[in-house]
Amino acid sequence: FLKSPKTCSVFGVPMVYGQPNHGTDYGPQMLRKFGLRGELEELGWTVRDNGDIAIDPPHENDPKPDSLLSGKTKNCYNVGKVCQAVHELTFYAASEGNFALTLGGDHSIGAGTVAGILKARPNTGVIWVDAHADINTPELSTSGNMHGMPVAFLTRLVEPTLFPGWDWLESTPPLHPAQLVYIGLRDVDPAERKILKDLGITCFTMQHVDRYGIAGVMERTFDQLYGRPLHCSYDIDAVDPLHAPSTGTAVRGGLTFREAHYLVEAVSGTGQLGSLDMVEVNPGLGSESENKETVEMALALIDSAMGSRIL
Ligand code: B3U
Ligand code: MN
Ligand code: MN
Repeated sequence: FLKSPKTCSVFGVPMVYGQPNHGTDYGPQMLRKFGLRGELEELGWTVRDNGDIAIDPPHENDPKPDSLLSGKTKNCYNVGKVCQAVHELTFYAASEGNFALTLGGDHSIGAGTVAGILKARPNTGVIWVDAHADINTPELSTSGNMHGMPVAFLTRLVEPTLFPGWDWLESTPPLHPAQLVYIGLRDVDPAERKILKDLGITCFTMQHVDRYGIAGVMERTFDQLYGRPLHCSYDIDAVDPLHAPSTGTAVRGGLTFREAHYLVEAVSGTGQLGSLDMVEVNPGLGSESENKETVEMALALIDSAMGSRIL
């Protein structure tokens, strides 16, 4: 499904409105500054960098945070419209046979990237790498932050037309639970646990990583997603804060440096990876050396996912 010469479409999505912190909007430019293009070209990719998409500030159409259900989803309209634009970009990139690399931005944009990929490659398997499940419905979310909800929109736990800015999602195929695998979970809300169980979604929590080892987790992941094109949505907070401290909701006990890399090396090794998101890098948080460490980690993970190898 990828054409040759292998071509990578890069999209910067400097989104901040899916969560409360400033700084995720600096993610794309920092990844570029630290050498993204050169590294991809060295790996043999033809790089088409489309720059950053414009993000409108929160809109007056946004439901007020009061009675309405949609009003509990902070910046619902704004996030929905950005995701619409993002889904068009990943859809066209994938339709042309390109690899779609999206640089966040907070993880609310995952609703857009994945929806666009599913439109072009409906049987795609999604590997959601994250400390969190991001499957809160607006009803059940205790924060109202949309970066905790993209998977609920993708799996249609919510009805798109009820949410201002989200009607476009109806034109994309829903993500079936069998197409989804989580890796790295360790901070899951009680309501989310019930959803994950009820839908029968495969979750490799950090406890599973301990039990099976990361190699065992990846084998099981590929058993389930065998034969599908793959999309990896990599939230940098899956990685232990020792190696990726500059992120909005850091949780201890995450993937080690090598586990974080092995994961994407194994995904790359399948030859099935067609798209990747790298999100929640927040250079606005922590010291300068922590920022550098986090951006370098994210960049190294992108490289590993896109074919750099030790031998
Ligand atoms: N589950 C919580 C916390 C959270 C989700 N995603 C992140 N944090 N990064 C929520 O707000 O939905
Ligand atoms: Mn996330
Ligand atoms: Mn997360």
